[in-house]
Amino acid sequence: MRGQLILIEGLDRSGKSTQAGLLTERLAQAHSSQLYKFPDRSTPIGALINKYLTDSSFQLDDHSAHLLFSANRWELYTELLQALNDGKFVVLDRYIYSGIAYSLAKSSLKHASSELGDVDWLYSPDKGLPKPDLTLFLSLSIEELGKRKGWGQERYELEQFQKEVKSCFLRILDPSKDSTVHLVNVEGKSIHEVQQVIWDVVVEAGCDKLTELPVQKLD
Ligand code: NYM
Ligand code: MG
Repeated sequence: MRGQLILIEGLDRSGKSTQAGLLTERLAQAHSSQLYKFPDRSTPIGALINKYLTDSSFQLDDHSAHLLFSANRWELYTELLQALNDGKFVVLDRYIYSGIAYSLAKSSLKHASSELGDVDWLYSPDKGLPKPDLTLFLSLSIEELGKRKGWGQERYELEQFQKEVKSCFLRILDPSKDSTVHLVNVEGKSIHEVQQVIWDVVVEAGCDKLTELPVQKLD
């Protein structure tokens, strides 16, 4: 039996980190659970990513940046897989869909996607990573995001760019094509209300229980 892999995705300041923390605590009431946040800035590649995000004078080609974010996930790959197989529930605060959406929103990387929605180049470095058993995208309006505290301190935290990222997320996260994907509307909801909605989805999907299914890989 193994633990389940649950991913929370969303724009900057959408409440992901708060909700991922609360979900990890809730799961811990019955199981062992662990939270992983991406980018993980504590690793060698994570330190480079942190510099890229916080120092606007530090430039990287957009392709290189994209590959670094994926490499950062591979740095944690063995540990994450081991945790799941040891029966731990793993909650992810961002993962591959952030990787695709933030890159796809850059005009320089539009060529990496076709009009038919093929994001093959952007997706390929993540192939082979564990596939989340459940993905929740926290959705809210750009207007409400702009009002939230701490906005505008890092690279990408610009209203126009976030708007583009949101439409990219909605393009790649389609619940009608993947039943493990759920969109959660958090507009106007309190932290507690959002937590309850998330928990209901987790329970409904059976992701609050250990499973016998082997860990799926992104392919
Ligand atoms: N980000 C995050 C990416 O551009 N690609 C990725 O693969 C991941 C995981 O990093 N603006 C971006 C999104 C965020 C930024 O993340 C920092 P956070 O969750 O704000 O620390
Ligand atoms: Mg952020």
